[in-house]
Amino acid sequence: MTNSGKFIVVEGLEGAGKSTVIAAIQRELEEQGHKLKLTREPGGTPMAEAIRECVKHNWENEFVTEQTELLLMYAARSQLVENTIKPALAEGTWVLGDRHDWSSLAYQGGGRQVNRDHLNAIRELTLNGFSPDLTIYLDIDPKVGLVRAASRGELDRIEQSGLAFFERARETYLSLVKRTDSAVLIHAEQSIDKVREDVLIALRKFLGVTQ
Ligand code: Z5A
Repeated sequence: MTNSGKFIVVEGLEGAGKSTVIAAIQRELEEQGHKLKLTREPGGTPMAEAIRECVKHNWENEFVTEQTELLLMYAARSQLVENTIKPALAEGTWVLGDRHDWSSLAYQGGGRQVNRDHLNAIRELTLNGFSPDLTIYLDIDPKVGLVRAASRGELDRIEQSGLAFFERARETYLSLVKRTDSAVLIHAEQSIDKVREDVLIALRKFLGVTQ
């Protein structure tokens, strides 16, 4: 594929600043002349957005099993990858994702401690090796991130999972970034301006653009 787009993903715990950073990356890529598609996970297609509502909802007296949560995340991801991401990349459009597969590894694998073999089997079934060209991981202490997220209002079902859950998720992210050449870690507890600046330095390096 000579004319294919690139898939860039921003990952991190709640309140890490993903939305803020995504706006800066979008500006930079469009200035460089790339046609761009934004996605978010879970979500991004009509069916995947319905799954998003369902998986984030507080189901009052019904306990959502970790298996259900995991399967819904990958059902939404399969819809998005096959209907939106792959076709966009194939026609030369770049895709900028707010979360992708690492979120499931961190939250369902690390946070919920889902059996790793089961997780990998579902990944194989839905993604079959498909992965981002660049992952920008915004690292933040969950205590700081959750305060930022809470300042926006009521926490959803997953956000109510407790500090230990988010600490395990962060550990998983850290171990993933350490062993992935196509990923960079950005310290997200810095000022918004410094986070944005560090992200753009990493992005320009990826693009091969001189600063
Ligand atoms: N989830 C999962 O479990 N498994 C999966 O496979 C996938 C997802 C794909 C998606 O919810 C939920 O699904 C998420 C993971 C789970 N749940 N949890 N818990 P979402 O998309 O609604 O939530 P989010 O991705 O975590 O978004 P967020 O909370 O909005 O985080 P953010 O985009 O990183 O934060 P932000 O909106 O850019 O910033 C939050 C606030 O902090 C805002 O007021 C900013 O102005 C402020 N901020 C940002 N950066 C800074 C700095 N540097 N300093 C000070 N203040 C800052």
